[in-house]
Amino acid sequence: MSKKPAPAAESASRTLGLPKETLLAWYDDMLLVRRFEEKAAQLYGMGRIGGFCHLYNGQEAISTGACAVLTPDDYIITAYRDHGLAISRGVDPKACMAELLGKYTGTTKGKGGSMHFFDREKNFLGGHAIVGSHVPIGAGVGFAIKYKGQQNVILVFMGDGATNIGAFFEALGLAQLWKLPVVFIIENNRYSMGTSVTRSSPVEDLYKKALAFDMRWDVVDGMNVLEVYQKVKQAADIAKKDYLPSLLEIRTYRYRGHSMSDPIHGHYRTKEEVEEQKRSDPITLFASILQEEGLADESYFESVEKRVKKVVEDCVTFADQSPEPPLEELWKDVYLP
Ligand SMILES: Cc1ncc(C[n+]2csc(CCOP(=O)(O)OP(=O)(O)O)c2C)c(N)n1
Ligand SMILES: [Mg+2]
Repeated sequence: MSKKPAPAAESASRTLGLPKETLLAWYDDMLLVRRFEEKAAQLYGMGRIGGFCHLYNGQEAISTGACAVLTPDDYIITAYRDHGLAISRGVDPKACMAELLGKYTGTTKGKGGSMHFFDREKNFLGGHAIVGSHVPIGAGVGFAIKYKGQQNVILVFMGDGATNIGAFFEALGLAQLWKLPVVFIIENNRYSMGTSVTRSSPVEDLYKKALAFDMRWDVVDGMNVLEVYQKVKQAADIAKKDYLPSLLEIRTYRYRGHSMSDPIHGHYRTKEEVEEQKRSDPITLFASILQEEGLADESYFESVEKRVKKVVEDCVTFADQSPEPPLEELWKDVYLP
């Protein structure tokens, strides 16, 4: 009969044996993403952010848990809901805020806006507005990694809606055929704009789309940062060691409307559904784990709150004080037909 582990061992396995500093840094990161997005919502409401703006509230455990797996030489690519992933990847939040406000110090010199964050130094390859368009680009980066014989991985993030796009299937097929070091990550927040998964995909369990390609897959609780980390790490390790792709369906929920231009509930979901989902909030859940494990207490959480508030305020000050792109930049860095 197996012996029950000692409480200390139970605690260590619950938090994956990770050091306290690492876990607390994750909490900081999740809170920063949340507060950054709340500020973005406020600035958008004041008319200070132009164009589209898709917020990440509710999905923070994914950006924090997945980015924690990566080394600086690994890569990330995503769609337009990119603020959280950029911040968790270590892109300067000041540059992110400046980009939102259209300033020259922004991640794409104030010319890309919310949907087009990019940071070459951090191997953060965007920010792509056309649904599904970046999925084959991600597979191509996987090809390059393998071609050069590097032991790296690219995480290719996409929404549930993107898994209905032809390019998604082509990318998965080639990645499996050529055994590329790619982790395809579906952030299944249950809706593409106002269309639920049940209305857009004949297969509700989106991980099943890997089966057609005989690809490794997994399902992940996107509200639990520890599970996200663990399962993305397994997939990334396999990608790096064996040059094999995986498809992860991470189940999550978005609290805000699809973008800032549509309402939180709309006609496609009820207020009650949103409130119900908020009861499994990823930040609250992680805080309670930290507390139960004796790693943090109320005063710690209050101090993080203050620190993060200051970081976000500093981002806005930086963006406010930054210049707009000069006129001669208008035609630079853009593809002209
Ligand atoms: C090819 C293409 N078709 C339609 C659109 C309009 N559009 C923008 S976002 C979106 C929904 C995508 O939903 P999902 O992939 O689930 O991502 P989420 O917004 O939930 O993060 C659509 C249809 C687009 N940008 N590109
Ligand atoms: Mg979606």
